[in-house]
Amino acid sequence: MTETTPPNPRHRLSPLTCDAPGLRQSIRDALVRVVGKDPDLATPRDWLHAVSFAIRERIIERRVVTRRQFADEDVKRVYYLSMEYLIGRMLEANLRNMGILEVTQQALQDLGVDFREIARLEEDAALGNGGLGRLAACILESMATQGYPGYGYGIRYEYGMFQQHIEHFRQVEHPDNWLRFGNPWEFPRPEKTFPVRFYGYVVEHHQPDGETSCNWENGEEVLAMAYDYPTAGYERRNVNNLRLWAAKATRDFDLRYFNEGDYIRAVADKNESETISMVLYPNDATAIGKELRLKQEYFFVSASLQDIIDRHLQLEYPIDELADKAAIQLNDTHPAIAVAECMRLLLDEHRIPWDQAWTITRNLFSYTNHTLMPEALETWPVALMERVLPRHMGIIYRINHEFIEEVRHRFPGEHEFFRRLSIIDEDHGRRVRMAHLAVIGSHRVNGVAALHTSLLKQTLFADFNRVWPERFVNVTNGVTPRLWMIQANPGLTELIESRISSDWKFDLDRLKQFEPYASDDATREAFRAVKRRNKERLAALVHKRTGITIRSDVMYDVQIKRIHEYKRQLLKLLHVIELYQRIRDGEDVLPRVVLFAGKAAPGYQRAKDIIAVINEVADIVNHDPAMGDRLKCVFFPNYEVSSATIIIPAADLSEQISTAGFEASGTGNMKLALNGALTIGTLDGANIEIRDAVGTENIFIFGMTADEISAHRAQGIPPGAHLDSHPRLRSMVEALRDGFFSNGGRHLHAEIARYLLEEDPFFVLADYAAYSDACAQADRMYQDAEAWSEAALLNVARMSHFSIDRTVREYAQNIWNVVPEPVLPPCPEADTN
Ligand code: 9GP
Repeated sequence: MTETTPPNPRHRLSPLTCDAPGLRQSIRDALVRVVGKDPDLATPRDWLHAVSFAIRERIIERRVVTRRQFADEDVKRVYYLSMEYLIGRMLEANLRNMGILEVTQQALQDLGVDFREIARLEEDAALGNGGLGRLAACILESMATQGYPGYGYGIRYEYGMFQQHIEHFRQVEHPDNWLRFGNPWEFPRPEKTFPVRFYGYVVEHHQPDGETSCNWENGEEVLAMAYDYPTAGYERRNVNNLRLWAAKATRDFDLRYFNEGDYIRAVADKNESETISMVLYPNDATAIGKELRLKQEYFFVSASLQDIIDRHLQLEYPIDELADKAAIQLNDTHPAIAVAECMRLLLDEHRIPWDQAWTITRNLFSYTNHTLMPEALETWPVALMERVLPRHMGIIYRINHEFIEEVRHRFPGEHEFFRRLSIIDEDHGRRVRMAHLAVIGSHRVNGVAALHTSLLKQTLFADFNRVWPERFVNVTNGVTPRLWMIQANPGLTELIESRISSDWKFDLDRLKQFEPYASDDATREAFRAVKRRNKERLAALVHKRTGITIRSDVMYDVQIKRIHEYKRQLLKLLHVIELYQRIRDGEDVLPRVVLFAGKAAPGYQRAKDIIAVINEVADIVNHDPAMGDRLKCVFFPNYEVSSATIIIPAADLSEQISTAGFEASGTGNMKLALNGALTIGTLDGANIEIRDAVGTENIFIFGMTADEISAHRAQGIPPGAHLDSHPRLRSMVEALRDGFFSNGGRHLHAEIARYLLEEDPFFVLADYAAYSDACAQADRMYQDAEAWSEAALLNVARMSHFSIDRTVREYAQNIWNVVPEPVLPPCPEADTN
């Protein structure tokens, strides 16, 4: 059935039952009929697959209902284009959102299967690097929960984010072959394929009316094949769709070679075509600049746009109403080529005149920027673009020409201004600035936290802000409370539920009702008990993964995020060294566990060195009897969504210590505060809004502001000068330099010390004294358990602003102009008949 077909009464669905006997039957049936196993011989993984197949039947049922309703209601749809989706495990999230977690656990128990044991076997779907990919997953879940007609589009990478192993203290990358056991959650759609062309040349035809039409010919074609992942909204509401594209060769064999007996050569081209969707680039906040990356971007963008236009036409809407019926969000600069591709499809395939096509395109697109770091903003050499996407290069030239003409008219004579605005950078060997294409081709551009948006307007896009100030808006990020509270922290969820009504799960604003309980002794005590259990759960996992034993009655101080100089893991590491030295000097220090987790891009040597140094320092600290269990330092390997759900609920102190002006928003900061960790952080990204929400007395803010950082940079003070006023800091850096903590990596430690003293562009030493003071302040508060619990509970109760549901509503109202179309939850009788 296609998207347009009106529901036929003969095709009415009879909903599958969701009670324990019905589920038991479905699971057993799936085990035998789909997995193909005798229950007597089934392994835990067989059961995992069986239960997943049984649940997916129920999800797809809701998807059909949702799709039919959207078709009936003539809705405007939102399309979210993202190179990354960091989804994590799907079984538990799907069960919870379908409202059948407990009953399924019961059904499994009746079958003699332990839910927890099998759930642990599921691979994380790690099709993303970090915050940006996780945000995309949260947005999809929220669109489904709130009933927005939202569709995600991305790439079905055969290999996701690499698996991080720590060997001899160092990060070693292993491939993430996440599909090797098959994936019950996906629906392959071999009938949904679109051709995507690369290379070739453009043939111009001069029409009698004076217009020129273009044909892009020859080159190579690859097929994009759809795989659908239904995304369930909370409490069995809407089920939306995430469509991921896999590359398939247009033909399996090159018969020329096959007939000559060269079998291997005959399939070589096939393999090459299919490498496009083979692997996720593991880079976070840096552009890669590889031809394959450009091909990946164009591949998924082209397939998605063809699909979007196809759906629009099948619904029998006129093509010129595309922007009335659809909104497309570009998640960061990666899919920016969509602007040129949309123009190509409208001009060449649908024969729409340029001006009209351009109006449609601009009204259709909006663009989220996620970073100010120049190295993350993609620019492609013109020569490469001309070779790989010759038609698009022509379109980009014309977009640029018309844009520059427009500004020339408005700002006559400002030649330098035009050069800066141009899509083509003439100064660095002629490159296409993709962020400029995205801004020019969108009706709205947003940053992801108030500070970030304001810096975007003042720095990166200052010139564009002068041209179109109304185009720039802020939408502060958020996180889904369904995963990051209800699933991750059942203890705290239960505690909240015992105090206030449960509607906060849909409307986090209601969590404010929990605020008075922050001063209630019994609630504080219950909160401490929950934290303690969460710490025990984490301690068990730490032991399993690293062999390190940690106490569960001490402060858990965590820095969990990608490893990057600007995020300043070295600042935290220096604090570990300070504590170590103080304990050795006989001082009384608050006992704590410091936990780091995060991956380094495989080609980012400094980040990898930082991991090695953390591990070596940790090794000395953890084996020094003088520490007497007062300080443990853990590097938790292979940080991913599923481990985040165990670490975050156990944390007391959340390290958000990036150099001010560099972290666009952060979302880990939100997850941790929502789980009752107090933030120690700079005035960077969303930390500022978190401070405003939780109150300055419930957060530890330190360090230079973004403006002070700029001023400090301008002064050019050598980093090492900050040791002069801080003898302790001097002895810490010298210990590092002299290899006190090294275990075979002496020269590495010396190099890190040299970097801190001479080079560090992120001001670790300049901010250290303020940071150390803020840590001491946190320690003092922690010693007063009542004061700490009160502050932690106030953090929880005041995090409503950071719900992803609020974020999505702001996009819907201020950018997409779409309204929710909630599908009602099925009536309870449907479960029993
Ligand atoms: O670095 C930002 C991070 O601060 C933000 O929270 C996240 C989601 O908006 O996006 C990250 N940006 C990137 O990963 C690359 O642009």
